[in-house]
Amino acid sequence: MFSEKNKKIRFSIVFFASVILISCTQEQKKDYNVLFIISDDLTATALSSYENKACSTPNINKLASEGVMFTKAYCQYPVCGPSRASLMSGYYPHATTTFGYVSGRKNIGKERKTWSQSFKENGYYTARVSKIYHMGVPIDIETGSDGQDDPASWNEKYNSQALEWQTKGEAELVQGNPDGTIERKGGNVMTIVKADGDDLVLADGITAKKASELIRKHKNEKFFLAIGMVRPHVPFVAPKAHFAPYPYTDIILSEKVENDWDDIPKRGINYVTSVNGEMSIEQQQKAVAAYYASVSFMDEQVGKVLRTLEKEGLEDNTIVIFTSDHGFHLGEHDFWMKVSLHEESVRVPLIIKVPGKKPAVCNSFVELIDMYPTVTELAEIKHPKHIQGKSLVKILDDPNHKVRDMAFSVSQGGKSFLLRTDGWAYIQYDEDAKSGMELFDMKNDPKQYTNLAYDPKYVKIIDEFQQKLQDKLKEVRTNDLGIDYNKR
Ligand SMILES: [Ca+2]
Repeated sequence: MFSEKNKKIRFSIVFFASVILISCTQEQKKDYNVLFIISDDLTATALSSYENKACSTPNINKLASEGVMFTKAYCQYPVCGPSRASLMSGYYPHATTTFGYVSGRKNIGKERKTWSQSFKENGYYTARVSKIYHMGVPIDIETGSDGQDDPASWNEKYNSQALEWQTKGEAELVQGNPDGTIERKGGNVMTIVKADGDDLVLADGITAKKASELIRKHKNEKFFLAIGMVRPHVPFVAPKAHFAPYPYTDIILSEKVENDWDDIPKRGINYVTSVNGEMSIEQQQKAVAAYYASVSFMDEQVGKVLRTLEKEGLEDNTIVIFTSDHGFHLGEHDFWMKVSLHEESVRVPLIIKVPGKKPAVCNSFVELIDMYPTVTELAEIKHPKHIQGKSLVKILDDPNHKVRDMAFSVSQGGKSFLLRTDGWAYIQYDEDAKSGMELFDMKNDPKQYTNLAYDPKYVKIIDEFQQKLQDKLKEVRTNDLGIDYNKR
């Protein structure tokens, strides 16, 4: 029999053990904030934390050195609208047939919760600053419009209105301007502006200021802040000082291979090229230099936001994500801009920094739709079970872990497809491949100069990819709302 004293001791031990257990369990519930920063049209090839040593991006590099940097992250559609609808909803474009310049809510439906909406409905303050869903750049920035926003995603939203291509300063149009007589032009063209004035005359400067204000204002509550930088999307506008480190005469253009286009199907020739843009070599160099200046300016604005987070003591409980909606061609194959399913246009930078997790470089395939289930899992928030992204939480603990053996992206209204595996990039135009195919050996030909799709040696590989594509399409079209897109 235990004495009364022993009983008391035993009771005390059990009591204190329970208190410790309960407080540990409480500690395990993660009240993370989320700071999601998305750049517009930023190719991984322009960042010095990735493979570019010419363009200086110290703030993004610092974040990359503190978080997990993904070297094989791919967007689901290399155009703003559908890419953003896909990443915010967690569905592939074919699951909701969202291929255009829409927020996606029209197709996504009210029943599905977007990424930020899941946080909002779990007691988080959610806000966006500038472009998260589709906004026409520059027009929606010029007018200060919401673009194709999704109001259900936010408690509050802020637009960053700026003059864009009409910003005061020295300007030059380097596309469709062979004789150089046009100084500047609006719309989706490569106008360069070496801007006069400070950062606040430009959209991303305004965005960084507002983002910092919101961090300070909401630091005592759980927040999900989505910050949209619009650079380096055209027009290439940045303060004059950002151009100084990149004299255009120093720019080494991507190698020009003779007859490069001969083995590319017509549909694979991008919509903007040095040829249809009538760009001289000098104009091409100027475009790359101005892109770097825009990236460097955007990087500096990202730095301002990250420093505010640090200053406010929120680094230890805030998940930071940095990415882009898709990549950008900087003259590879004489292609410019996006839409193309070639590597530079589809691959994106992606950095995820989670407090307490070790920095790492991860070479596994990941997709932008994976952010939604990853971040909700980290914050212990339920996400809808049908979303098509995969959680990367295991990868964040073990960068050698794999959740995907390939990346899948589509373009041209969902009628062209990319399957990107470790060894290969397979591109197919139309579901029956009638408009052509491209197959690149990514180990030996990473710049995609030699299309092997019609070489008899690779028939078996093509067959395998075509089967994989059919399987993948069937999988992603399976719609949880009872609409069978496979039958349309
Ligand atoms: Ca974009």
